[in-house]
Amino acid sequence: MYRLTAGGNWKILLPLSLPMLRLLWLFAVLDAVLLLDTGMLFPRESSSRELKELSGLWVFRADKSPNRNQGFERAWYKSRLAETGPVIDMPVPASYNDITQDSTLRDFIGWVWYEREVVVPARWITDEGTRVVLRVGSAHYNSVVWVNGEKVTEHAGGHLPFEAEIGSLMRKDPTRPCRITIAVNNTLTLETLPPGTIQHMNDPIKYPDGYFVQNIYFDFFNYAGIHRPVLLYTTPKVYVDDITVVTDFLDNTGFVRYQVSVKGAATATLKVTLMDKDGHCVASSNEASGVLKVVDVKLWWPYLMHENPGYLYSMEVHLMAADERSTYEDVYALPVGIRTVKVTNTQFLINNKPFYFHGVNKHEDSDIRGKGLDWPLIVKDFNLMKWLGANSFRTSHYPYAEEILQMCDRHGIVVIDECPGVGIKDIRSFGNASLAHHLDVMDELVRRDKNHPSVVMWSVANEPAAEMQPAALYFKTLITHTKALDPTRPVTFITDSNYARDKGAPYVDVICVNSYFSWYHDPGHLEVIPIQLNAQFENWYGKYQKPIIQSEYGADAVPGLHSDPPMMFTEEYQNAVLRSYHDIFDQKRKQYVIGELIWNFADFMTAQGITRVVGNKKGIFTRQRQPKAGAFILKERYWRLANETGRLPPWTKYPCSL
Ligand code: GCB
Repeated sequence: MYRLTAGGNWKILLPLSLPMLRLLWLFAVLDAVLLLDTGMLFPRESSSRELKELSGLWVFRADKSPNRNQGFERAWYKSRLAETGPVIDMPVPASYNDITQDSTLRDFIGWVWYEREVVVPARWITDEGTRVVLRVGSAHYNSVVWVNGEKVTEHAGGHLPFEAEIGSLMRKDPTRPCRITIAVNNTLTLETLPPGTIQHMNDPIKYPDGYFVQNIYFDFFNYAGIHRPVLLYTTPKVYVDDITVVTDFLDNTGFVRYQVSVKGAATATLKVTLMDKDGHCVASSNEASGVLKVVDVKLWWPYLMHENPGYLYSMEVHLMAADERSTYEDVYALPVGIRTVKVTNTQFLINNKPFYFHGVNKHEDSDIRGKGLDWPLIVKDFNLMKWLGANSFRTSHYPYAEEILQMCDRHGIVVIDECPGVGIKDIRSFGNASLAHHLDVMDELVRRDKNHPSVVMWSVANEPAAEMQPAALYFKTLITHTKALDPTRPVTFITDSNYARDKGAPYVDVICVNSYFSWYHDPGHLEVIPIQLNAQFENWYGKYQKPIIQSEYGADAVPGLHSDPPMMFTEEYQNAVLRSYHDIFDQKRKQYVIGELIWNFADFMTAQGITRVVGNKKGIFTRQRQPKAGAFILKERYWRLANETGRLPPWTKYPCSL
């Protein structure tokens, strides 16, 4: 047996029982987690925390000066933006690209400036024991933030949140409103994620003076702006900075290993309480780290695998501290799903039961708002996924809003969480600076998403040019680092079917392969799919003996375009591709194929080009979320798969519930 010593270390006293081994594993795993200096807890209201959403209209100005640098040269942050030149209204959150009729703004490259004045409750200012934090959910890509003309933070990269404490600055002049200025630059270079290059066109016969373009190597529109909510929130001066949970179970007992990190004081008293959905306390502790034991545990199950999917407990952390001036009390409630994830060489196990991914790849993309967070769209997409019988999606090709992951937690939709490592095609993007940034982004991603039960796997990149010589070391470092950050989740990297690009494969837990047989290869030749797809699976499995997910497959279909026999770009051709792939999936899922994710859930915007007719049309839904014929094929299949592989109670079985 083991017993816990005061310092949280385990000492061997007697031979181990199975539950104790489980606990030991939990401790080892959480101790191995590489925690970052500061947490990035989702801002939630509580009895000690207030929120002020800054969504709505901001003042906006694009810096159209030739070097895009006038805003910095003339210090636009020092005064009201309207005093620097012409400004327009801009909604936040939203991409700015499709908001006006101005094509130069749609295709703009460089710095744009946002500004908003805020009045906050007086007690936020007068009470020096209150921290006021400014949080940006995400902005594309590089951002600099000022408050009342003073720089408070900067952040490299989109898709992930960043924060700055601004209370002391606001207190400098409590009488005036607080002016928040955010400059955002969407320029992509060889060292950003995703990478890109700026090309200056110097031929005066062909191009105007100073002409340049942004080259990108990925297939979605390079939307930019402030994409997720900006808000102010408060905490006491002594506060819960981070919480990490790792879960396990044995028979009907659940284990939640947790670690709370406190900032602002050397000592604090903590009370940690785990509540069930009905608000009953099921376990509690007074330690900053430990294991909560849950009797008669209700596990977190994926949608269609259990009659009660997405069960969440709530871990309430109550902090009390004091200094010579005051006492502090902070309360933070974290949703917790108790589940396990394991991978064998032929299976993906959730709660020790085989899980088959029948899901979709998505984009954060829609008309007008571009990549801006939009609740009606989010809820519609979840309704469509559930209608389809999809149990999972991959956040192709970047981290999605945390609000979306919270929906996944609650609805039991399983997530492969991908970082923005897409379009790494140039050998110069495998250098040290690129790798260092990629590692930072993985740190930020894991820090943000580590506690979501819906997130079952990390994806470090999509289709990099991994045949290039430096790729092997690059991906070894990246994948090893990610596993050290979070030893509880498998890691993958998405490859195309070209075996020369398998440099990440030796290090990943699951092989994810994208292929477009009869589309990019042998276009129009549907008859090649069975042989080529079969060979793809046999080769990858033969070489690595790891389970495989078909992480992308599909064909463009312009809605309403028909032809029989099928021709490319018609709905019939998309159907035929899907059916042909499905035949092989049905053979291989009996062996080692553990999932299939259609490319794509919905049509999405791309850069203009000769292969794209106002965007990528591989959606089974249109961009406006109307089904194409392929959606019905997939729906039929996914419900059949759910009935075969899931544990559906009879009343949900397709088609009676639909
Ligand atoms: C891919 C990419 C994805 C593209 C898709 C396509 O392999 O991963 O970003 O959109 O192909 O439709 O070309």
